[in-house]
Amino acid sequence: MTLTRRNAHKDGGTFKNSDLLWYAKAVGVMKSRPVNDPTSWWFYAAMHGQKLNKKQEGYPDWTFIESIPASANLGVLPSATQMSLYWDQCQHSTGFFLPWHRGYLAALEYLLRDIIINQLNGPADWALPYWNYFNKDENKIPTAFTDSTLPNTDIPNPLYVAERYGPDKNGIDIYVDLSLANQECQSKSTTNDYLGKSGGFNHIGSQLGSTTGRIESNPHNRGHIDIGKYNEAGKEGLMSDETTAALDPIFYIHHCNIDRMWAAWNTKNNNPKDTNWLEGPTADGLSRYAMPMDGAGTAWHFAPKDVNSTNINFYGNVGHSYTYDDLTLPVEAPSSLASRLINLGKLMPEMSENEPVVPKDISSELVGASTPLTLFSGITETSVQIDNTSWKSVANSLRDASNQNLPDEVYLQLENVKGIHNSNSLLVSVNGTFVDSIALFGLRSASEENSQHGGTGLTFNIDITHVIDELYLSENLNIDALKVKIETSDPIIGDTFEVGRISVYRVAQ
Ligand SMILES: [Cu+2]
Repeated sequence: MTLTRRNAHKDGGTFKNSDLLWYAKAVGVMKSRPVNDPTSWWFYAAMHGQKLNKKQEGYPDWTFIESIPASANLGVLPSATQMSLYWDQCQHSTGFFLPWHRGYLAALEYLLRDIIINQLNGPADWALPYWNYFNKDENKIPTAFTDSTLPNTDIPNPLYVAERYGPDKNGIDIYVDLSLANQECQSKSTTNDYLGKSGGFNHIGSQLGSTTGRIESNPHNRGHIDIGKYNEAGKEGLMSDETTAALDPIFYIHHCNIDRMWAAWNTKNNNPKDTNWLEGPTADGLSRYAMPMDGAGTAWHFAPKDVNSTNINFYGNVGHSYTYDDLTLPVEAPSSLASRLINLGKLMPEMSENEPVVPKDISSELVGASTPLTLFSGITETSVQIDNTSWKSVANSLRDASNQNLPDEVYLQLENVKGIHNSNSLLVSVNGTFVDSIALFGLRSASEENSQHGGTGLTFNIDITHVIDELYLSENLNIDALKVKIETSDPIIGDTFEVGRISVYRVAQ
């Protein structure tokens, strides 16, 4: 049977939507189990990331989280073997972000269905709902997640968690801020750009290890930090940190939307075909990802190639197939640069709808870089000195741009951003033009010395080609430096952010 994942805002996003009611009941069952049970809510959340056997002073150590009940029995951990096989697996800032989370959702859905159908006598077609914040009037969290009790009972609502404060930081208005969140990733990206790249060289050729794909930075990261904003006391919501995020039931509904967007993107675009992506960690000699499928902890092992589509074979003849009730792609206006080339008659209009075909040999060149930078609350301004010779090549490429001769792309790179607050954003402008907002989900973990990222922080790439093209058009390209302004969306409480450097790259095509 192919399951259909439906919109969580159906029936107003209330408990009249039976998908949400059954989700709540099944989450309640999982929450009643102790952390050392592989089918408990706590064990599943720890598979994403945890601060339980990895101690932390105060919050976000799980023993300081009020919404975890005593019955979770946090004092009795699973076996060391199970923890090392299953816990702390989440993949962020790499090309494995989408496939890992697809497997994670599918395994959870399988488990929830087992509870709903076999234990609670619920509907056989139940599937995880998704929250599409881009639908008109649906950027607010469905109220089934904020009600304090299940309908017509005094049973506490398993979908509600206290540590969820939202953009207004009041715990009531929880929404994805559409002035910053967007679905531009759906129509603009080439493969590596969309999914992110793992190890080696990123798409602009600099050696960074891994990079974050567009769908991961926006809307994924943005959704996390909007829902996980800190409260008046400066305490972050569960959703803004990867070691607490999956404790919040909205996590899976948010991720279901990200997975839906990937499936929609796949109606027009193919996934990577190279072995490094398909084989995932096994390409580096590491073991495959693992999900527990029952209380005994039976493992489903998988690599990205096993979740390349929404027809998943767990093992033997146990499979899991699903689709979505909405796989439409947004219609996007052509970029300013594409419009200019169309007006000049140099770019065929149909090319603007899809990404121009990227030639095989993309070479990138560092054009300039700043010194290290400390960011305080509010605005920080700096300039990036640029090298004259490489800059001339950029100007020439814009002058000679045509359908056959694509102009250089220019990227601003914020390298090795570090700090301890996740629920903040950096609003970046270049020479007075706003270019991007960066949500800092995962910053704290990535900045920790002994983290997956080795304490190197996070690195972000921003395409600023259109800004450079504007300068060229207004004959203002003859400059020695670019002015970069970075504004924090929220105050940084009692701390600063560090930026290794800001660099500018040109990518010749
Ligand atoms: Cu996430």
